[in-house]
Amino acid sequence: MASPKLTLYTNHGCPWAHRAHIALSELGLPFEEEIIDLSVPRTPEYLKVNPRGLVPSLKVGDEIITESAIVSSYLADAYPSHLVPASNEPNGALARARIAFFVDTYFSKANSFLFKVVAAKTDAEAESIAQELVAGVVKEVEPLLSNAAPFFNGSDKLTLAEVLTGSFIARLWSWPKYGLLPQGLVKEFETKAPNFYRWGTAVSQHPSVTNIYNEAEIAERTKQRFGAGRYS
Ligand SMILES: N[C@@H](CCC(=O)N[C@@H](CS)C(=O)NCC(=O)O)C(=O)O
Repeated sequence: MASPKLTLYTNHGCPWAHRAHIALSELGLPFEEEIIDLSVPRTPEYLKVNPRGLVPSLKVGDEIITESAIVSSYLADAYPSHLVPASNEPNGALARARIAFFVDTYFSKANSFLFKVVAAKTDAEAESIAQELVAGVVKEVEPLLSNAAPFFNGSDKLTLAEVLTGSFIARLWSWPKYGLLPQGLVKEFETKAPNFYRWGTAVSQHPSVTNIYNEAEIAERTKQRFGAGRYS
């Protein structure tokens, strides 16, 4: 049976939509792209696709799938690959549980501080919140990357763990350059969380992650969005 046509409704500035791009790139799947302009109200047509008005959404044949984690996991399940084993493969369920725990840990213990640093009103406040991010990485994320090679759980290719975190890692690694995060942040990972540093460096440089990521444009837009704070 022919594969159903895939249409991704996306915006290249959105880190959640970026997840779907990473999955599609790793799977080498052809897809059509519809860019949704997030600077204006959603059209009635798009609200029929996704009544929440958010990107990403994925159209698979006549079916619509929304929410970036669900879209990415659907792709990884529907097109078996190096990204994640099926749950009925030997150790598949365990590998999936490990990935899910890593992603949950990264978002709850580290990434939850990312936009708070960007939104800080002063450099001192940014530095203090950045230290909370670093502490979360050191205590919670670093131990989960002890066997990264360079990707999650000994993989030499991206996995679903990187599909779900990579867009944020790209921002974490590039934003110090643009003054959105403290200058020394990545260097600090190198000394305090070397596993995370090696892994994040590999993730942030991977072509499936850098593919649609226009870092200068996104940094500029992020500055504008938080313009009332440190960047005015
Ligand atoms: N939980 C959603 C979040 C998606 C999301 O927040 N997308 C933003 C862009 S990054 C959006 O579509 N915002 C609509 C708007 O800004 O009006 C997911 O993971 O897909």
